[in-house]
Amino acid sequence: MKTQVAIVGAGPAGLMLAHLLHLADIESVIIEARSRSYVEGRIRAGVLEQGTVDLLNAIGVGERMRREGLLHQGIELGFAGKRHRIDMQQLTGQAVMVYGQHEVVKDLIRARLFAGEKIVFEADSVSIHDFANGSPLVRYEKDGMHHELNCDYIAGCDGFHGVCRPSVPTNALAVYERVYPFGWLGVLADAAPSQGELVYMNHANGFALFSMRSPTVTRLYLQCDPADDIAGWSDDRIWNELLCRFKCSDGWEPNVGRITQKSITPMRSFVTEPMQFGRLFLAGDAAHIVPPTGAKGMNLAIADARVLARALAEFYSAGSTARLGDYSQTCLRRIWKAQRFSWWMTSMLHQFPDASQFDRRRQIAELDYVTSSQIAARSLAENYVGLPMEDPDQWAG
Ligand code: RFL
Ligand code: PHB
Repeated sequence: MKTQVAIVGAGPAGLMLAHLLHLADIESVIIEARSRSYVEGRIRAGVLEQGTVDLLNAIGVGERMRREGLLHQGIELGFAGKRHRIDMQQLTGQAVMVYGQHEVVKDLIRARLFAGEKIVFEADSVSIHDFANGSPLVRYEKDGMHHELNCDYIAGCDGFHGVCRPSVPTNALAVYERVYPFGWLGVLADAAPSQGELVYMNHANGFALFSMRSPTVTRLYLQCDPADDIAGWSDDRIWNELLCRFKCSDGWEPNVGRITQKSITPMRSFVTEPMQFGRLFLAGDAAHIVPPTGAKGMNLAIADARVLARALAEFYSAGSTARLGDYSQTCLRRIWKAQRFSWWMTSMLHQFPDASQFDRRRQIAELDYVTSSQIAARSLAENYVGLPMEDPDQWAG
C-alpha cells in the first residue's frame, strides 16, 4: 500500500492532521493500535481553547460541539475557603468551550470515514522504518496479516507511550523533563454540576478541580499520591475528600452522585527537541506532555497538527520544504509557553510534599495577587484561553 502521509495514532493530533490534509487534497492513512470504540470512549481532556473551537468550526466539524459544548467565560480559583472569579471574557474578549476530548475524537472520526478516508483500527506490532532520509515505511499486522505502508512522510501522533519517538536514535533528540510528586484522581459522576464554571481549589489536603461534561455529569479531580492504588479510593472516601477540599464559606459544594468512572494519572512536564528526524514528524503527546492543570495538552496536540498540515500543504503545492524545516521551531515556541503556564498553574495550586511554611504562605500570596490584580489576572486569562496561533487566518472560514 502507498500513501503520501502515514499517520500513526488516531488521537486528537492524528485525526486533526488527517482532516486538514484531506482538505488540502493530500492523501493519508491513519494506523491506530486500539479499536474505534476504545478511542471514542477514552475519557481525558475537557477544555478547548478559543483557537481550537474556531478551527473545529472552520473545518466543518464543529456542529455537535456548538450544540452540546458548554461555553465558559470565566473560571474560579479557590483558596482559604473562598472562590474568586477570573472573568476571561472581560479580560481577553475570549472564552473556552467545555467539550470532552472523546467527543472531538468522535466528530473527527465520523468526518474522516464520511469522506471515504482510511483509518486502520486495531493494528498490531506497528513499527516505522527508513525515515532518516530514504523512503519511509510503516509495518503493522492486522487480523494476523503483515502489511507495509510506503509513504513520503510519517507523522508520529501516537502519544507519550507510542513507538515513533523511541524509534529515533537517542542521540538525535534532547529531552527536558520534570516529574511531579503527585497525580490526579479523576472521576465522572452522575450529578448535575452545582455551578456553571470550573473551580481550581488550593486546599491544605491537596488540589481539587471541579469541572463538568454536560448538564447532568460532573467531572472532578483530586490531587493524590501517583502510586496510590485506585482500589484504595472507595466512592465514599472520594466524596469525603472532595467535599472537604471544596468547602467554602458561602456553603457552595459539588452535588454528590453515582461515580461512573475513576482513574489515577501521574503528572509530568516533558519536551523533546527537535520534533523532527528526517521524514518523521512528531506531534502532540508523542513530543511533549504538560500537567493538566493548564488544560493545554489536547490544544497543543491540535496546534501541532495545524502547523504540520500547513507545512505539508506547502510542500505538495509548491515543492518547498521551508515550512517543514521550521516545523519544530514553530511548534516549540508555543509549546514552551504552554509548558511554562502549566507548570506555573500546577505550582500555584498543588501541595508539594517538601514545601515549607514559607512556600505555603508564598503560594497563598500568589493566589491572592492573581485574583486581586487585574494585570495578573489578565495574564492568566490570556494563557488559559490560548495564545494566538502563528497562522490565525490559515483555516478561517
Ligand atoms: P493521544 O490522545 O494519546 O493519542 C495517541 C493515539 O495513538 C495510539 N497509539 C498507537 N497507534 C498505533 N501504534 C502504536 N504503537 C500506538 N501507540 C499509541 C493511541 O491508542 C492513541 O489513540 O495523543 P494526542 O493525539 O497527541 O493527544 C493528546 C491529548 O490526548 C492529551 O494531551 C490531553 O488529553 C491532555 N489533557 C488535557 N488537554 C487539554 O487540552 N485540556 C484539558 O482539559 C486536558 N485535561 C488531559 C486532561 C489529560 C489527562 N490525562 C488522562 C492524561 C486531563 C487528564 C486527566
Ligand atoms: C476536565 O474537564 O477534564 C479538565 C478541565 C480543566 C483542566 C483539566 C481537565 O485543567
